[in-house]
Amino acid sequence: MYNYTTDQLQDLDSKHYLHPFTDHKKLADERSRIITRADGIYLWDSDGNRYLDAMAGLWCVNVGYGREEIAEAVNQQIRELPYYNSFFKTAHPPAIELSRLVCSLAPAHLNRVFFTGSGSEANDTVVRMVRFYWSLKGLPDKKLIISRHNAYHGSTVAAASLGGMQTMHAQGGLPIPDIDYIGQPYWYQDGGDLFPEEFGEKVADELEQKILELGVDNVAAFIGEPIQGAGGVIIPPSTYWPRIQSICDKYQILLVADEVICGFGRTGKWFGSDYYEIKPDLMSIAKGLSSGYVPIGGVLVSDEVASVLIEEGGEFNHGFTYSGHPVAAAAAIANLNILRDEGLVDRVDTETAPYIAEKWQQLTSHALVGEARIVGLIGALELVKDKTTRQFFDDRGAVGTLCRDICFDSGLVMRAIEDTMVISPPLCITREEIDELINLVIRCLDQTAKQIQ
Ligand code: PXG
Repeated sequence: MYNYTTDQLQDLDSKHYLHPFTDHKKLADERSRIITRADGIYLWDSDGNRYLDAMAGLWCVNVGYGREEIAEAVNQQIRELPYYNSFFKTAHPPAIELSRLVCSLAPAHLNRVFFTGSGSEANDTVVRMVRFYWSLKGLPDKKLIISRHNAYHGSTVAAASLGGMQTMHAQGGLPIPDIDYIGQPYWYQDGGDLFPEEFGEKVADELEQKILELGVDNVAAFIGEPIQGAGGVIIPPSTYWPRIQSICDKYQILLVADEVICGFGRTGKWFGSDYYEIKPDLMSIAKGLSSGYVPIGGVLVSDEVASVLIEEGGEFNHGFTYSGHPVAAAAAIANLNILRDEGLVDRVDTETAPYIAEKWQQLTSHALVGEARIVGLIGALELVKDKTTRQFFDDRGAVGTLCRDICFDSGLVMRAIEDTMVISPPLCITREEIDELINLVIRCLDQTAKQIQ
């Protein structure tokens, strides 16, 4: 579509384009890989190389690339009504229909949705909403939000503050006040001699200790990703979420599930909250809502919270130009219809997840792999120095980066988070494509092992 050579694109890229989460000095030497097209689970670069995209873009292209139905819906909507807002007693059919559809798929007690342009904006909305809720209940001191170290909730000021990433807090004077953190349920790294189930209860109990330390009258909510994604696909022990739920219930703290990655089928259920059988008061959504075709996010709100906001709140002074954007809503509707009508979520649950799980588990026989964990189609491999003692490499992250680069050069997109290799492939992936994915992973692990010898 654009008449440039790869070289020209790379030159212009390094001259003008500031990338997200990127060291530009390094990138100027290494140069960007230019991705030009995609279909199904595959990407192609400007030199014609093909890659199996085991990350579904950035954990988002749930239906896979190249779906005509979404292109058609977007095309039609742009022609009919490319933009209008819902601020001043107006609305439009796509935003209304998407609200209905999303609420019909969500847990039964979540029947209202506020739309945003991204997952970060969704979590910013959560911060304001939970604090507004408690002030309406006559408890304005309940404004502290408890999150977890190594959580990822986005990159805006409030969302990055909710997140527990030290490297993000270190830049730009974060976190904002009234956010606190407890440990993460990362058994492989932190579990020591405990069984995973014991460890799950122990870290969940940190929530109770934190609530008591801060004073229950000061705590508004707890927020967590059902499975942490960007933190390294941390799949909590089975005891973790039931204990968190019961602590939130006991102290009447709002439970916020950040479903930006887990939502829309990633775990084989519609939401991570369905998978773990938790009952969140609010749910942040984005990514799989539109399979990333057009940016859109949102917050699903429980009947109880919505009733207070609506009955007592008057105007909620919050909203975005692009809240409920008609084109994004049209893309999301087409996307959700594909997920539902093609039974993709059920197919993950009953067919592809069990199929990949068995093969994934077998990867633990590889010398580098200390643990292989997977739920639905979100999984991780821990690359370690010594698997008998769960000892990580000394220069943490170096082997992961090497493996990631080998993967790219071998036609596989698999992300490294320190030395944890993670996958989150499109939900449309077939058994044959899973075979191909696993074979590529084995080949890349072998090469990584060879190079570090
Ligand atoms: N919550 C979660 C759980 C996320 O994973 C966000 C919120 C923010 O969404 P937006 O749409 O504002 O990006 C995310 C985003 C990574 C990576 O390196 C992950 C995300 C974003 C960028 C990089 O894995 N997740």
